Amino acid sequence: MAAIAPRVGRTILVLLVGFLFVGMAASMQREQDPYDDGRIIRRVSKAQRRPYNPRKHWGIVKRNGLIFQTPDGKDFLVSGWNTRDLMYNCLTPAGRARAVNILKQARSMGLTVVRMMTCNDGSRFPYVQPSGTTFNETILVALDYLVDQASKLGVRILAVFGNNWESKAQYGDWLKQATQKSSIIPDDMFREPLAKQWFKLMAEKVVMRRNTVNRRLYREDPTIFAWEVFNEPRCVSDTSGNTLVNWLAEMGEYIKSLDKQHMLTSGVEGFYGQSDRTRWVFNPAVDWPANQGNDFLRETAISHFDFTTVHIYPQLWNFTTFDNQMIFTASWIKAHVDDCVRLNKPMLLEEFGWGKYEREQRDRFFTVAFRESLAAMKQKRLGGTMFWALEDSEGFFSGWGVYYSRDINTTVKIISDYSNEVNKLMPAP
Ligand SMILES: *[C@@H]1O[C@H](CO)[C@@H](O)[C@H](O)[C@H]1NC(C)=O
Ligand SMILES: *[C@@H]1O[C@H](CO)[C@@H](O)[C@H](O)[C@H]1NC(C)=O
Ligand SMILES: CC(=O)N[C@H]1CO[C@H](CO)[C@@H](O)[C@@H]1O
Repeated sequence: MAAIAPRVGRTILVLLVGFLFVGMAASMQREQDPYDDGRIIRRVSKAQRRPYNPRKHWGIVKRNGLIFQTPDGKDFLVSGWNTRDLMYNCLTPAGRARAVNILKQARSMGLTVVRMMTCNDGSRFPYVQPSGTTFNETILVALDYLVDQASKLGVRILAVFGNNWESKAQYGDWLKQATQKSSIIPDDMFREPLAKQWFKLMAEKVVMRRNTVNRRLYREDPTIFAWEVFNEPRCVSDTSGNTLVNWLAEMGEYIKSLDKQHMLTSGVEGFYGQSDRTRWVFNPAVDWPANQGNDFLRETAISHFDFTTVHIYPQLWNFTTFDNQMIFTASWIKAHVDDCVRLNKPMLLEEFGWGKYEREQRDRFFTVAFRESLAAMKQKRLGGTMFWALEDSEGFFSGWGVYYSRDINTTVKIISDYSNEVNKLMPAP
């Protein structure tokens, strides 16, 4: 016994030193990797009194009246978010770690659906659609990875096939080259058959794809919350609204012909147009919003769309005071909820954001948007919300980002508390 004791002592010492090293290595690694901060996740989940487990109600989400439901017949209300560049992030191992961490942080905040671009997106090179008819398989494989990870974490995806601000001009450029017509403008992507064809190919490429990671067909995958035609389509060259309504209807019909199971939406901001001038008082201004080629009521009525979208950017929409911006925010939400009740379609407030990192104003703005939304959700008159945007400190669109680490005690807390209230409207885990 006496002879054994020192050996046991040595063993314990070796083990202790070993643990110390492992512990130090782990904490050093954590310090080196700002995207892998388990402490943040634990801190937020602790505050979360009422979690919702999306995996327990997995399956393709459908509309039910003015809200959404899972296949087991339970209500599904969206507390979601935007991170536009998740697909492009997944091109490198470091970027994949960042993307997965965003998903984890979001889940710890109680968020359940992310909206992202699955198309060319401005300065993100190389392009997933380098020309009208060709696609970059490497980037689609990055999307496969993201979709697979999201599925495992219980995050659903609202996937967007185009962008007024980043991909429209490019379709215009391709059109100019192909037709040799110098009169071509970006809006012609909504008119020219060739550009319509290229756009359909982009949507089809994603909808008809089989995931190379998990072998699932996208069009059968419950991870897809819904498809979205275009981010913020505007067509100032036709203020009647006809060009956009026709284009959205044609693209909607096409995407639905490929996939009847998933929901589909437009991506419009919500500007009232020519069909009902009595709604103009709710527009952010008397002049420019009605001249963007949009007509929210007609766009919402397009039969291929299962729900409608609304955006809010008070900072960009010409208000003079913060108070006016907040009054507008509440009134914009109420007016659109009323429309959607009348048109009998769910509404998703799918973008609202505050830039320049004016944190205090942003927190007040989010509080107003969440308060109005929650009131409507409690009455089952609103399908959900997605704020712009959740990011880490290297976010692509940084000025507008809610950083999960920096804003942990402020905006992130407001979002988590709101998600908690939304979760109370859904089945207990
Ligand atoms: C496709 O994307 C990969 C990954 O970013 C890139 O290395 C490659 O050059 C791209 N191919 C084309 C044809 O753009
Ligand atoms: C958040 O609050 C905690 C507790 O008061 C504090 O220790 C921490 O430093 C704060 N974090 C940030 C990023 O402000
Ligand atoms: C007069 C004015 O400032 N108009 C701007 C209002 O906001 C729109 C949309 O952001 C701009 O396009 C206008 O220039």
